[in-house]
Amino acid sequence: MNELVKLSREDDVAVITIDNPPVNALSPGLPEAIGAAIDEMNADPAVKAAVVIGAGRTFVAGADIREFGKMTSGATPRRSLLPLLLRIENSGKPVLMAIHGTAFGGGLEMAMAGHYRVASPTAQVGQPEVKLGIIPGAGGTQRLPRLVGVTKAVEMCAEGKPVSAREAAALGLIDRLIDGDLLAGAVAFARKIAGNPAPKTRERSEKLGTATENTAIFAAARDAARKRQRGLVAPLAAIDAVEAATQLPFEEGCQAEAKLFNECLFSDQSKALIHVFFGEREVAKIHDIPKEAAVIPVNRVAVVGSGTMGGGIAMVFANAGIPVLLKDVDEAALEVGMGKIRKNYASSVQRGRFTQEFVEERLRLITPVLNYDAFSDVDMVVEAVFEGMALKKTVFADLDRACKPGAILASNTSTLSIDEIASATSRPEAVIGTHFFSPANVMRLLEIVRGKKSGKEVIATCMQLSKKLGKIGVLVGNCRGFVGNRMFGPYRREAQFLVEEGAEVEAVDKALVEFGNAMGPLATGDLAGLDVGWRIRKEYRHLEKPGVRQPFAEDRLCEMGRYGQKTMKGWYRYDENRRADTDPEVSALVRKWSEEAGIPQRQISAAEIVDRCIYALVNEGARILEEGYAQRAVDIDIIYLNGYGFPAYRGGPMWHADTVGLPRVYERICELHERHGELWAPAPLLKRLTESGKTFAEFDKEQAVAA
Ligand code: T1G
Repeated sequence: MNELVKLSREDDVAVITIDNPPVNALSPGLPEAIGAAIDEMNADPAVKAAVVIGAGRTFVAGADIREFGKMTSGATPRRSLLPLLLRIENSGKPVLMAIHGTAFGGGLEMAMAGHYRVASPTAQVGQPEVKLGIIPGAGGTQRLPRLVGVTKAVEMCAEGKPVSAREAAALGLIDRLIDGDLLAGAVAFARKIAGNPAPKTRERSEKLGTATENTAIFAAARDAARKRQRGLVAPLAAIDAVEAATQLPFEEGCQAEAKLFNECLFSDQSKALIHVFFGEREVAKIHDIPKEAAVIPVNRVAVVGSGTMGGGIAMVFANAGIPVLLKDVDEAALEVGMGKIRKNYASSVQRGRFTQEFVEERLRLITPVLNYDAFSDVDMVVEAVFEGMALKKTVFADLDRACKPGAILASNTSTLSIDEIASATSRPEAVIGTHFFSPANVMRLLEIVRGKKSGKEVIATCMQLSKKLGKIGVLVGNCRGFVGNRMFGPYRREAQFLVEEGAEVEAVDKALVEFGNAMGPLATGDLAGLDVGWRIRKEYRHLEKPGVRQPFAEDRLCEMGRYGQKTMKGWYRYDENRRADTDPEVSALVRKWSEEAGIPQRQISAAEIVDRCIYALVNEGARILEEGYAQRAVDIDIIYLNGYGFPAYRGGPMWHADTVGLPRVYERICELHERHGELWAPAPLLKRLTESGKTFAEFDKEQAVAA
């Protein structure tokens, strides 16, 4: 045993406590230490049974993911875990698992090797391995169907979603729910079953179904995985492994699982998804603001503007249980705004996301107002009015007068300068950007925009608040378009150029969708409204460098009133259900405009489409990193996964570039620079990293050390 495992006794029941904070991951040495404790309790004649329990806030959250990157095919987590599971299952005395918090991955696999499982009603159990691009690798795909049946096991292993202890009890995975003191309840249960034969999960088969039933189950699961987890390898591997459990004896099933596990573990998809797992946690860390920095309590908020964004943001706060004032200029506007909110909630109830009771409670937290009278009580305001600097400055001057000292004044602007907005107040240290993504009540990303004078307390508060709001907060600097939109510009520029040079609209979108993006760049423009970018381009026309090529097709479409879905016509034409269809008129128009502009037409491959769009992201991302508007390359990755539909299994644009290899990316960008000119000038950072044989991931590590 070692300091990670304590063995104690409650009279004739041994208690094995796992203590490896923060989440009792099965780090090196821990499985062996648990195994030693099992042997010791078996050797103790006074002991009749054992309880295994986790110290701290959770049971075992699985294998230690930090170790994965160091592994070779011979030494995977299975290697240390399997012997432990057999020691537990073959124990001469019953071993009972007492679960609180989470029993995930290897943690649930260990629990299922136990003879009985009890849990706190608030606990969760699951096999989330597919979210890391792998499958359960320690018998989970073999033991789970034996305990919960084939259908549920396929769902849990292929989708990776946890189930509540209550549902697990109903499924027979948990033998007893323990209210109150879990350890006491577990010891009492252990005392009851001591002396009974210890049921071995691997010997059970009553829930493994028949071949006919299972064929249909697996076919349906594969269809669903191909649709809902498009491009992902692990979900299909998980289904194969559970199928093996229904067709092979236990040991052979475990070997089939092991083969599939190893194939997944050493795949690029898994490396990318593990990068994402740690990235989603890394982005919360601010180089110059300590984790324990003081934060401002946010118990009451206000939102200015009840349009699509304002209404969605009000819902976000209400959903988190925070009362929110929603202000607009007149009754009519407020009525429309509240109407949209009610409609959104109604569709959430229809889709089973919320209960009617939950929705009524939330609606009671949203108070529509017509003036700033009650703003003196709020801790934070989010402004979400029309995207115009003059109007925003007026609103912030009003907020400066109406709000109490110490209140946070945030803007939901997606492009305008936070510093200029802050200059309209006497308290620029209280001003910050909180850039939500549409629909705000759905999209997980929150770009938190740091102005020159934004206070550290204000930043720390918004970063922490984002977690409470169910968002992933990423801190970015105050450059034009911040990080996400600044990179999206070149990405969509290239998409337009490709159409102007001869590619079909649908070919451009198809290439990026096959790359893994949720939607193509042109269809995304139609969804967001082509006029949004058009207005911004017009506002910044004076900043365009003379002689540098600019895309024209989208502006011309907008001049014709083709704004996209909202006008039923954009790059595509739309039916009343907003289903897109190719519009030959657009191809003909663009051909004509391109000829008038003297742009030679040519065949363009899908590979070129992907290179130009994705490498435009990478090149601009490298500039942003170099200029310090993003803390880390991984921050950019997390922004693109959660705000722009970039495929998680590619890890994000910067990780993807590392996976392809920066020398190859740099070489391709140099070729494009050669051919297309200044817009493709390689970012100095990309050149430097390539020449020094480094990656963006290594750049992040160096930044963290230097910070
Ligand atoms: N390994 C290593 N570190 C982990 C970890 C793990 N399994 N889980 C969490 N951490 C770190 C995390 O990076 C963070 O670190 C801190 O713990 C707190 O986490 C054989 C092979 C359990 C629900 O996929 O889902 O078992 O940032 O911020 O919000 O078949 O963590 O503070 O430095 O997320 O309360 C399967 C992963 C592994 C579960 C807690 N298990 N973890 O959430 O805290 S594969 C998982 C989670 C496996 C077997 C296979 C969540 C959580 P830092 P946190 P939280």
